[in-house]
Amino acid sequence: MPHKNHLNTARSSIRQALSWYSHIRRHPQPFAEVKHKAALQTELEGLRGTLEKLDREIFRIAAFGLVSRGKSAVLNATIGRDILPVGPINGVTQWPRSVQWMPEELPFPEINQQQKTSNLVVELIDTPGLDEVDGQARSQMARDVARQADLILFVVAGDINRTEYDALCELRAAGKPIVLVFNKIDLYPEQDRQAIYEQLQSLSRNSGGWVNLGQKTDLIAKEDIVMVAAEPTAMQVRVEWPDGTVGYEWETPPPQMEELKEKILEIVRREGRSLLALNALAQARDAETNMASIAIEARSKQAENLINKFAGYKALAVALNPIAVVDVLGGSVADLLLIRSLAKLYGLPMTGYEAGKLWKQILFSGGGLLVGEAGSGLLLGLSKSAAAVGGATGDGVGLSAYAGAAIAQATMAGYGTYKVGQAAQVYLERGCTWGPSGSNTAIREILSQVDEGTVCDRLRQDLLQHFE
Ligand SMILES: Nc1nc2c(ncn2[C@@H]2O[C@H](COP(=O)(O)OP(=O)(O)O)[C@@H](O)[C@H]2O)c(=O)[nH]1
Ligand SMILES: [Mg+2]
Repeated sequence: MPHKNHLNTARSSIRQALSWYSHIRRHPQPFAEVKHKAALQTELEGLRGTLEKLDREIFRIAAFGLVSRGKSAVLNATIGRDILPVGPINGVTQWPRSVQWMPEELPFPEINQQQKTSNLVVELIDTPGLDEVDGQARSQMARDVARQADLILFVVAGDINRTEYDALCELRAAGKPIVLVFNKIDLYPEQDRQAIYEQLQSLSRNSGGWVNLGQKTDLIAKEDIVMVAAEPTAMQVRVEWPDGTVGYEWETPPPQMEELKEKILEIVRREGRSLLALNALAQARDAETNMASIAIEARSKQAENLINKFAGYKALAVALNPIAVVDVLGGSVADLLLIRSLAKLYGLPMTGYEAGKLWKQILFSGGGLLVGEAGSGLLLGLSKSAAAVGGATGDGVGLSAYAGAAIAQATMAGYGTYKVGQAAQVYLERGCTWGPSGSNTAIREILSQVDEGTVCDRLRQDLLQHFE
């Protein structure tokens, strides 16, 4: 049962993160400032909430969109009951509200055999329009709900405008699975309806800081666009009575919701657990990165001292050592030690293997600076070695040549260490999610197991971009 495994993968990764970061607080040198303690506490609580949602197997579906596009109506029609307030005036829905959905069609055949009932709980969340609550409050509300949602029903009612487009791009960039719901199709003649549908399909993405390497990427895959009419308007129909008289009557056509309902059920059934796991891990990844930043900021003073100390040691060791190759090796070992000492100082998880990987990455990514250091270090070291050999014969020229080369090389070595220290901080912030049970590793593992053509599969690019 791969779906179950995905939940377990996510759970153990998040438990591990929780224990690591709770441990930061018990570090020999606790955070000095209250603001750092508080910030860490908030992140830890968020992470605990994420784990709890995962344990209770709550699958959240949130309706998103501008005001009056029919979000509440779509949710009502999906569950087949008028629970959520719907209305023609703006602002009927003021706050996010949630209802539980227990469709008879939901049973998970493969799980039922063993457990009789499925324990995945589906929760539908209705939100105010993205343009309804103003300014700061709106974007914050939208972001909070989106973060929690395992699937987003983005409701539009025809051609989309700029606000809708931007919101869609943002959600996609955050790696959110989206079903684009084209509602109120009863208002369009067949031809217009098709034209709009095609337009929605051909939307491609940009903005949101997402780099498009020359190729056009669909904003929403064709399979994820569904046309519905949640609450069709009454139409006047011509009626011929038996007595021959002709009259007009108002008639309300039935809602057209089957396709959407099927789509949602299929997603929940087929990949609900994987989506739940991926969403929890994406949230954990953010929390872990934030906690690493907090730890790094809280100990910045001590880190600076540590880096300076290492730079000094390395410069001294390099200057005093007459053998070129040992210089370069010794310098590298010092850098590696620095990386490990920094990780220890911050209290961030890092194994020796990861430290080595990180060091290599820093070596090759520092714009060639460190490779340059190693290369010129070798050259200077050679001339220093040569001078040392010459100096051994006792002439003063050899000695001053040695000193010159040694000082130049030592300066560079010191600077190199300083750079390594800086880069290590940057990498440590993200690197903590890469470990054997880190959230990024878990995300990658789950994505490597999802079926082609699924919603999870289409999330791959957005969820993995954090690796680059
Ligand atoms: N013609 C038509 N009107 C709809 C449809 N769905 C919703 N509406 C109407 O659109 C208005 C806004 O609906 P509501 O669900 O409150 O929108 P929300 O603000 O997005 O939650 C209401 O007057 C609904 O009756 C539909 O499929 N067709
Ligand atoms: Mg509403």
